[in-house]
Amino acid sequence: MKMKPLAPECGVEVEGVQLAEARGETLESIKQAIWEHGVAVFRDQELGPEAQIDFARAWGGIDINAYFPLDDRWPEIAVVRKRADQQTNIGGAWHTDHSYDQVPAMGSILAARVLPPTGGDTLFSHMGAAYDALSDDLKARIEDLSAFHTADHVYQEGGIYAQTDQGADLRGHEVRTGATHPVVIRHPRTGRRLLYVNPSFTIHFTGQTGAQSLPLMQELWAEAMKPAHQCRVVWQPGTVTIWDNRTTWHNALNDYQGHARELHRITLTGEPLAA
Ligand SMILES: O=C(O)CCC(=O)C(=O)O
Ligand SMILES: [Fe+2]
Repeated sequence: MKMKPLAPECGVEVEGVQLAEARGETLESIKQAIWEHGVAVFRDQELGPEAQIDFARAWGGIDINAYFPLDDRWPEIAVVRKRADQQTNIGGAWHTDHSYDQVPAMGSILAARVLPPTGGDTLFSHMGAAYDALSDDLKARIEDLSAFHTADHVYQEGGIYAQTDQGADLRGHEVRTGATHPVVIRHPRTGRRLLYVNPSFTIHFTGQTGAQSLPLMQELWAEAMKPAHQCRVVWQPGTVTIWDNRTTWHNALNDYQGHARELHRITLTGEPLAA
């Protein structure tokens, strides 16, 4: 197994391994790489739905996402789909999956199934690198802050997706979420400090209104969105990407209108977060 960086501050490409067979020490090195680099790309994988589920079970627990359509045959698999006739994609803005849960999912295993002829890349940004790049003054201002996260405005009836052509495909309009997390968390495995607020699900700092929170929130988001902290996953047939939601944000580019794109996602269970 060989690893090479995808970009200076984020991501790694792992060569010479089939995830369907990666267990034991190989799996441990893969986990460690993802916790550190935030995201790992694996090419030419033979990882059908059953093998993807087996690999996820070998990693740890599987979370079922409340909103994405599930595959009829394999309810562990959430289908990230944009049909050729749809305009809106899933995850097409910077976000961290599941930050609105009390114990947010660790990450996801996303396997390419149908790809557009060009485009449809996924961007990732490293929140350890973003935190490190903040000024000492900003670091001091956020040191003891926590923030409230929810997905209600995104997925509920009348929410963001309901107003798009993805609305009819998504589930869980009645689900209500809300969780408060430190603004700076420590990675549960590496101990690295990570910025943990994101523009899709973080609503306000604890003890402040959304309007009061916005200027500082926007300063943090601006750092987190800097290209220096990012890497880009260009999908190919057989590509599987695994990411850590604590270490990274991601953003699925929607630049392939008129073409279908479909990936199979398994969400991996996380652990409690702390400052
Ligand atoms: O389609 C993608 O590349 C990622 C979509 C997304 O945000 C997710 O699966 O969590
Ligand atoms: Fe996502």
